Amino acid sequence: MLTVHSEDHQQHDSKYELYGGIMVPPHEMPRRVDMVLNRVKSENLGDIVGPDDFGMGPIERIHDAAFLTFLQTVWDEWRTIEGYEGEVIPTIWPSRRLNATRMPDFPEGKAGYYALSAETSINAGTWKAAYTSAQVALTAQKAVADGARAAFGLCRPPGHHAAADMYGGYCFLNNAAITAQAFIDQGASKVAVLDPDFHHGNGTQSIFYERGDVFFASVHGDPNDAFPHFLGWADETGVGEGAGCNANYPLPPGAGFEEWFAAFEDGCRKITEFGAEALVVSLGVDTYKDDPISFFKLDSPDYVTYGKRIAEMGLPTVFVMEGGYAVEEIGVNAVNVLSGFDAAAV
Ligand code: Q9C
Ligand code: ZN
Repeated sequence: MLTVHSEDHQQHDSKYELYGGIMVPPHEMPRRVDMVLNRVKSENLGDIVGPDDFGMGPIERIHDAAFLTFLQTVWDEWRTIEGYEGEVIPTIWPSRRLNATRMPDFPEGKAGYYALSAETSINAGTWKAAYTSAQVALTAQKAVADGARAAFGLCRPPGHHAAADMYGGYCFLNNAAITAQAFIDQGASKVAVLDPDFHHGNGTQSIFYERGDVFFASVHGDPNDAFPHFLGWADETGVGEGAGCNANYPLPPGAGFEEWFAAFEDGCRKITEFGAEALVVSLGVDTYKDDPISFFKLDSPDYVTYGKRIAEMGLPTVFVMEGGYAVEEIGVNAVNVLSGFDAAAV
């Protein structure tokens, strides 16, 4: 399988994440990609290429124009404020009983307006890294659109928590949604996004929730117990033209592979019934038993098993990297999915 990769991800290298009431080094760190890339090489997964540049067009198909301007400008505005010495981290949001319809002028107000959570710091290189991450995904999409059975976009930063006009959960641009939309814009009438990342893909769900052309299926930690807490319930099945095109499988703390795979299997079956012509996989491996911020119990061989199941759907498939914070094992687990896929793909 082809891998698309760029070193630009290293430009998003925040110092801090607000976690458990203190500032810690971010779980979402550059070394994650180094570990996956090393494993792609040592397993001879296939060729590795750099991204093409498709420009802003495909990104603007998914994201709000003012939100994109915000991502490109907020760092320069923030750093000129007297007393604001650190990274962009909001401390107020337009939550219930405030007016969520107006974006204020002050950079911290803008950040609160667009952020869904407070752990995700923005600094000097964040936009460049996020932009390139989307281009990595689009390059993988192009390879598949041109006839490859599958391709792997080694995206960083990840994307599935980013909505049309929200960032957070370590995500800025929704690489999976941008990829799915590219298939639609090139003529596909039905596309599916399958999201096995430990966390619910709230951004992807919200982007496609009222659409009948993109099916979204996600297996994740129950919102009662897991980030993002405010979306991902089983009764969210889509509205309007999107009715029936959203499938959530929230699972409890401690869920192991058997329980996880039964939910995953149901999601795969629904995607096949839907009649998708192409598949985008939000490949997070934070379902691993030793992941420091998650609570499922998958072991490394399980990733091979579910990679094979993805191949059995028989669809042109783009994998985009999402989460996974057990950094020592992230390469083994991610590449296990891809080589399981390759072993079963026809
Ligand atoms: N106590 C992705 O995997 N913080 N994002 C969780 C847990 C945010 C994860 C706090 C986790 C975001 C792409
Ligand atoms: Zn995750």
